[in-house]
Amino acid sequence: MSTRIRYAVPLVLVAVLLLTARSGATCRVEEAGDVQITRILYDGEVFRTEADEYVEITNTGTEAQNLEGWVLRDISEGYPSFTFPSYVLAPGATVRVYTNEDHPEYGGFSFGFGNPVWNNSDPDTAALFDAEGREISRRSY
Ligand SMILES: [Ca+2]
Ligand SMILES: [Ca+2]
Repeated sequence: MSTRIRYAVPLVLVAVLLLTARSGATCRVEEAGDVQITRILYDGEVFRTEADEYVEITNTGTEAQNLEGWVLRDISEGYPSFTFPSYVLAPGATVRVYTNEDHPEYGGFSFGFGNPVWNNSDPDTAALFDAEGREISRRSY
């Protein structure tokens, strides 16, 4: 075996491994998309129930994302959870999940929860999971 061939074989292997790793990473990014929790309005103005609290979710990417089966949850207490119906979030678009109000202009989503969800004095953490249960975004305040 000449010296040139002896070095060429491992180099080709390394190149193949790098390409494989790279395409795998790209797939994961595409699946996860660029949907993020962009705001938590935790201090609602509605007396006692704070029904007007909301979590804002934005598609910061360039691809539309269907949110069907995705789950938003207060992971500090473990509840409540909201599971999205089929809803296509366009690039740049935003939806809100209210504590207990219906705002069709922001998607019309609500936990339907009769008490405040987002603690005013001891910050909670919200997390968004895709339909397979993978965590997509997490945010506190
Ligand atoms: Ca609150
Ligand atoms: Ca809470």
